[in-house]
Amino acid sequence: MSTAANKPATIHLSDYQPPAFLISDVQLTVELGEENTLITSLLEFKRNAVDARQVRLHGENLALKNLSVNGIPVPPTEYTLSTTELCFLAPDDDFTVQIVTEIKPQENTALEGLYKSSGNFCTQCEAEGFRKITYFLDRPDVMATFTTTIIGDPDKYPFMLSNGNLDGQGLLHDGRQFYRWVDPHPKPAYLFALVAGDLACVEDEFVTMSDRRIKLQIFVEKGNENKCAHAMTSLKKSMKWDEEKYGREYDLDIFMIVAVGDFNMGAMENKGLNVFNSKYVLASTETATDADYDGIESVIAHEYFHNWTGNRITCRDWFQLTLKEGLTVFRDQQFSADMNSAAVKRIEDVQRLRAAQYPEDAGPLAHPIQPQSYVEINNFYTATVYEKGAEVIRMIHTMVGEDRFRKGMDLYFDRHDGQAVTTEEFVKAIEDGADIDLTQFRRWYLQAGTPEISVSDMYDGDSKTYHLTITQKNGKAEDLSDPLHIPVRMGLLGQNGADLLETETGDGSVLLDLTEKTQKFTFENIAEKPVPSLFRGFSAPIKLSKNPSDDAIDLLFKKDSDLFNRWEAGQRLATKILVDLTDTFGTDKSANNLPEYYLEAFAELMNDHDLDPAFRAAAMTLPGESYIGQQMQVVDVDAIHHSRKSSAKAIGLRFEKELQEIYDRNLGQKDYGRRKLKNTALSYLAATGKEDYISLSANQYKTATTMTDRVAALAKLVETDHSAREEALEDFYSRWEKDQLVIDKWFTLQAVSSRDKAMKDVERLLSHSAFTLLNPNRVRSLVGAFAAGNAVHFHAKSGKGYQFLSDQILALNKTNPQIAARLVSPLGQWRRYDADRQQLMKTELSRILEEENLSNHVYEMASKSLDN
Ligand code: 0A1
Ligand code: ZN
Repeated sequence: MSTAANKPATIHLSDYQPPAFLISDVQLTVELGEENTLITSLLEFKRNAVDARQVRLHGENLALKNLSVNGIPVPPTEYTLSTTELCFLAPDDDFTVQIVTEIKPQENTALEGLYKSSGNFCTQCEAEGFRKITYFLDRPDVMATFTTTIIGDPDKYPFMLSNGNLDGQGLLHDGRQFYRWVDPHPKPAYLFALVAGDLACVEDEFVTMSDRRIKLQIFVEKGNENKCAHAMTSLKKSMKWDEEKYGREYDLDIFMIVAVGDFNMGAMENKGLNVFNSKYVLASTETATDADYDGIESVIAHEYFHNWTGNRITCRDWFQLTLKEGLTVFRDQQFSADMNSAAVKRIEDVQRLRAAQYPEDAGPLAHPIQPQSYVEINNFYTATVYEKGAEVIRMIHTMVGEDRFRKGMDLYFDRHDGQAVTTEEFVKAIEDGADIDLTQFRRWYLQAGTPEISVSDMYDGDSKTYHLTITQKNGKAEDLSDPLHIPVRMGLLGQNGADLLETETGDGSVLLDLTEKTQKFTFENIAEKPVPSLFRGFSAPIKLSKNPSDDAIDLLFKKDSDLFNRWEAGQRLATKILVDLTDTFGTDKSANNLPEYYLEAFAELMNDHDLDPAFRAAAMTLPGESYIGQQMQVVDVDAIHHSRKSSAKAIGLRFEKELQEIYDRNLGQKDYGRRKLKNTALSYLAATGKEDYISLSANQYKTATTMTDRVAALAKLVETDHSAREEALEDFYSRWEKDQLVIDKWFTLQAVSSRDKAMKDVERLLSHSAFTLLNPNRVRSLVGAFAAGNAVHFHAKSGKGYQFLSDQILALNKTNPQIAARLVSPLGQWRRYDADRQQLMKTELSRILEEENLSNHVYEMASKSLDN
């Protein structure tokens, strides 16, 4: 706990020291109880630094019951205990230590360590949760084999699970049951897991490439067995894909997934026993949207892929987090692209990056993908480490191509299997295996900020040469940084939109290596003045400022052969128009006339039946309010909202007939893309404000056979003050009252509504009987959704939105500091708003910092938000 006066320590990468001791083997016995849970561990210690004398073990909130070294009890006079450590003298040779601790999982609301969810025991040990179970060298470079024996009441906890393979189970004389698990793969404590409960189990099998039969089990609360099929299919696809794409085979006899209702994050890759937020497991068409299905597929894949990138090869220390996270996100993105429409997947990934990572990289909490210091590591599970980290891997992949990337990865696995390594060791392995010089590229690991690229061009008709001059600048104000190595995939379009470059790959694209601050590229034999299509496929995580393609952006929107850039052109075009329109807000010009060239291009795309419907839907969707805000000097939430809303209305009115046709043609279709297209059409129709389309939405709500359609329709109604709104909301609630994940959607829809009463709605929902601060999904569904997804009301001039958020942060600080800290970042964006709002936001940050018992988590986020 901290106060402004009593600052918590900052941990620096430069202070890294190898561990003085290693632990090679752990024999763990966990006796589960309703009052107290007893943990007995037997640890094999090895000296790692010749002169090491003191053993210093991590431990928090533990009652120490016994400490013995080499079988001899150590009296309290010979060890010291602090709130974070247990210290004692080590014998000369290798030695064994026995530790007994007692904890109360039923009181653990922070959901870190061993806790209870719906009456079941479960654990979350990443990053530093194991130290809340027992004293240990809780750091990722200490890797041990684990044998775990779980003992407890067989009626309450018929299933008792841990990492590895099952080694025995039975009844003890006292009637209690035991399960013993052996994990032969050395692992850091953060990958330890234990689950015990009265669960339902869905089982399947996977036969590996070397013909080993792996038992697959998904454990869920009873009654949810029929919602596991998609998760199981996704798991089997992931296992197959990792064999085919990377030659990686699974390495235990059993792979288990447990879905829990109370979980701080998405899921966790514990060895052989992944624990999941139930949101990323449970699905049926009636209860989960198409987006939920996609989320499940990608998170199941992500956790499974960690088995090689994260578990077999892990991080030396937490500064290396992107070693496993950036790489694994890249792998799950590749997987989802292979399973679905690759272009649409790329668009969604870039949208996520821009929505979450770009503001982070431009704000007070900006950090390189390899941070150099932290106060609380849990605050560094960020979009930068994950999403930008994945982009960095993707750039290497783009530069070396599929085959050489695979060679690099093969070498990485060969060289480092079983080790805890640094990002430098990863980069070196790829460099050697893929045969590329990454000397300059390494800067991506150390420099924060989104690079800004500007481009100019010149065409010489006489010599038929075309010149491109590209300049890079680090987005952060004090640009003293060295230039980055940036891969620029690009093509040149002729005036008819066809690719002019003939390339080996046949896709009309070439790859330029931008390595200097300003660099000139020349193209010979270019028959006509071309329009450049830059950063195809979003080949680098940069911001492209005004550039020559903007002059013919509607050509790219209509014709670019690179689908990503075709979408991107539409977004650039619309963004420009929407930002310009914000100027007219409050004047009578605000009625809105969208430029004809935009409407024409929009129509061409809307009516192009050869295009993938999911792509058409994405390209027809206007950029989101927060993205528009990013393009403005000072974010004007009301003007942005108005400009986007009135533009949607203008499109709806102009293309009413076509949109109705699209709606009708795609109604009742099973295909996910067609459903998306239909619901995009519905959005525009509803935006007209016509009564007919309120009825259409109400009707879609009533007759929907999928959650996708039901939620899409309800979202339209929730925006209105029509009586159909309350009717549908009530119906939805009573229909799904018992399904927590669906009720989360009900909270979110109301939390993000822009209607005038939204703030009141949100306050009222806070005291709704189904609301609780103890469940992270519920907090995110109301508080998180409001702060991140309701710009107009969160940023209300009254300051009420800010106050509401900081009240919740302070309440959560007491029960779940991780979740509390994650909610601080919207307030950290204060510099982007007008003076009044800045003042209001800073006042709330100061109020948070005045709290007496502030967790390190919240302290770090709030103090950096205010000062940096
Ligand atoms: N390694 C997990 C993410 C994760 C991190 C921390 C957690 O608890 C504090 C839980 C999960 C992943 O990347 O999926
Ligand atoms: Zn991960």
